[in-house]
Amino acid sequence: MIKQAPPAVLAIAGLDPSSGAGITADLKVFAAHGLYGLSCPTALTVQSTQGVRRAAAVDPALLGEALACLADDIPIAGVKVGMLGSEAALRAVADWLRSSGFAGPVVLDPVLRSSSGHVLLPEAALPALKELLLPLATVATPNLQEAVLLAGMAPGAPAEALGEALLSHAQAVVLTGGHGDDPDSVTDLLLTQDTRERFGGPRVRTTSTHGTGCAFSSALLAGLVLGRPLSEAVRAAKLYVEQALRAAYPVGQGRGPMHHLFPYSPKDLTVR
Ligand code: PXL
Repeated sequence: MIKQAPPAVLAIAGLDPSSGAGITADLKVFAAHGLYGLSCPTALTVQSTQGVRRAAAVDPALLGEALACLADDIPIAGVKVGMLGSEAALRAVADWLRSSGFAGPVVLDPVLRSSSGHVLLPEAALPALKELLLPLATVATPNLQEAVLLAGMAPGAPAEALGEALLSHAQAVVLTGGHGDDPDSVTDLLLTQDTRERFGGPRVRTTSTHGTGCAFSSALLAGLVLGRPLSEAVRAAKLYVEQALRAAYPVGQGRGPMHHLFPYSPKDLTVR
């Protein structure tokens, strides 16, 4: 019997060996949404739940070849771009998206620093990120700090102003509010060329917050690939992150991962 295959979605991002963030976490998010996950690493990191120690970029030519090789073989329904690590990797990804004429949804999480403060994309690459990659994204998902750096505005600038500045380069922007200062709630702001919409939700009290941005952007891509309109996909991705944070169990001694695969539990597996 030939089985119906789920759509295949691709994460282009860094590798976090602790699987809280990065491509291995993205694959879990895709699986949680019933999608087949593909992954091309842009960089390897040395990190644990206690923070990032070092990152090394993957050869950009290798990255370009990996993307072309995969796309030759498997129809790709959507792409999530996370940590790029270097301007050369950024250019390889932009070149592939442009030259392949990729027409599906592209969610760009413009990862600049880890929560522990490690630089994951040098500031010198910001102009290329803005000019080459933002215009290729269906939606970009910066947090407040990333939006400040991308928009070149002062820290503390209002979310609307930051989002509007980025709309000159991107089709749509979700400003994620996880780094905001309200202790009880998290508000994300979706801006498209003609709409503004706020999504409020409770702040889940947990230390298992490593990789929330990665998971949100992958869940957003999953929603778009599953046919949800952008606004509904944002709402669903926010709910997914909230539920995965509530379901988190302890891993490591630092900021642990959320439970990306919370929809599945071992009791659902048949052991023969
Ligand atoms: O959460 C940002 C991020 C993204 N991608 C990778 C990371 C991190 C943070 O540590 O390691 C690979």
